[in-house]
Amino acid sequence: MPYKKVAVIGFGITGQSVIRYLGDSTSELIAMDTRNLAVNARQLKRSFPKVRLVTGGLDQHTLKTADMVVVSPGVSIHALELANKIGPQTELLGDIELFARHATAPIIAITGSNGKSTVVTLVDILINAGGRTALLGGNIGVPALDLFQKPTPDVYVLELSSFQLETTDNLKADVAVVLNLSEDHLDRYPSYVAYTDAKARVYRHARSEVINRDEPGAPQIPLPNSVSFGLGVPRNGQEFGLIHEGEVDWLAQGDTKILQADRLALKGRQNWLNVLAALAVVSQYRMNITSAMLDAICAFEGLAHRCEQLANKDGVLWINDSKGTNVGATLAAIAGFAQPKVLIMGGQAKGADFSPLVAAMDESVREVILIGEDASELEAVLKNKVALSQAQNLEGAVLRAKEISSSGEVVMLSPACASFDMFENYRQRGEAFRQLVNLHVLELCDSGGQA
Ligand code: UMA
Ligand code: ADP
Repeated sequence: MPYKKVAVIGFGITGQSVIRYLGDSTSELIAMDTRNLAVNARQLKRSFPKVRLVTGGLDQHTLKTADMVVVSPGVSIHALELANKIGPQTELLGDIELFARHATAPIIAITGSNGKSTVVTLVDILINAGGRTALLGGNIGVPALDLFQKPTPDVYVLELSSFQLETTDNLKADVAVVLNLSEDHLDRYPSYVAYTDAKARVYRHARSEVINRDEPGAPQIPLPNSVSFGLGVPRNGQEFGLIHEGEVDWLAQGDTKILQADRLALKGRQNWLNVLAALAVVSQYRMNITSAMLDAICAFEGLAHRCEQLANKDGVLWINDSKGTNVGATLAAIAGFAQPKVLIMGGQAKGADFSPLVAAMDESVREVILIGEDASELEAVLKNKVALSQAQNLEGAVLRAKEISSSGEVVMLSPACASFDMFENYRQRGEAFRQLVNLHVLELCDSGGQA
């Protein structure tokens, strides 16, 4: 810094954060959007009157002559062939690269296919309860560069997507984690390997790393300074895992028992894994785990729409896992509950391979109720493996689940699909489910709006 000419591609929250950050130190800022999103453009014009806007395409001359082109995560460099379009002196990068270059506090960087938002939140809770300051941002919804508007914390905790890591070269994470890997975003990557390679970039230049030892295929760059987490018994002090003692499961490091699993308000065994990952991260960040930190983590009930308990009525647990938008997340949600289950699944398939779900259709799954645009794709895979039924919509699915479930069972919405066929996003789908459960299960007269 300062820069003469910078182009920002994408008018979303990332693009706006880049403009806010570079605005004062850059002579000429040009924002481009290959789509015609009038709302975003109007908002940008109002907030940043000096920025030149290009909509509906890219300005080739600007790409050739800019010092720097900052690309939003939703924009694919490959699809737009940006490397061929920029000038020889032009840098092509993303917001996390800019953040990494200018951050003056250590960075904890967490990626993975599922569980990222939960784990970054757990890490944030642990660090703040332990008396240090953490600021949370990235893919969770707060653009990283906006964190620079607040006083510098002791540590930044970033949730990073594969999209963000693709355009990041110089992140020297104090602690780096790939939580797990399963198929996602294959509409953006030429292969699964290309997707996992993007995730693995988080480990490059890291001071220390945390590894999921239950996923031996997960990428890792062996560092002397690494610890692992998993649901098995820890074999040494570098391993976080579970110790079973009688009827009790303990979260442990080596043979040191840290916390009784049933103290956690979080539901599901996948969340035990998430807590173990968070404890491993904090230990790599060189914090001793205190009872205040453990109390804080036990009180955390989880983020909405991630195996969130909506009701416990007549012995039936109603679980909202609307964020289960891919097969890996739904598999974890199914495995997370030992009780007999009625599942509500379906939506938009995103070209996913549903066959891994077959192995999860054991005797604990009583019935799968299918909804949504790609219900037939799920039906084709699950037919003869489990009892199936179809519902016209989410309300029909809730009524069917109520009819067939009985005490000691779990009813779970974990669609393994995107929501865009029936809802604006997974949040709206989860809220609709909540309202339907309020109405039909808890029989609250005012269910809080339209389901
Ligand atoms: N755009 C183009 N051309 C394209 C694609 C998009 O011009 O080819 C424009 C759109 O018209 C729009 C803008 O880019 O104006 C949107 O940019 P964006 O898609 O990068 O979205 P942001 O609003 O900047 O939000 C991004 C992340 N979005 C994506 O990765 C798709 C947010 O993650 C993230 O919270 C935010 O930055 C802050 O870091 C969302 C997400 O869905 C939640 N992430 C994926 C996931 O979790 O699975 C990876
Ligand atoms: P992300 O930010 O990676 O999307 P979230 O914490 O928002 O992760 O959870 C997304 C989905 O993944 C939810 O359906 C949740 O139940 C599921 N999930 C949570 N933790 C794990 C895990 N450790 N492994 C697999 N799936 C998980």
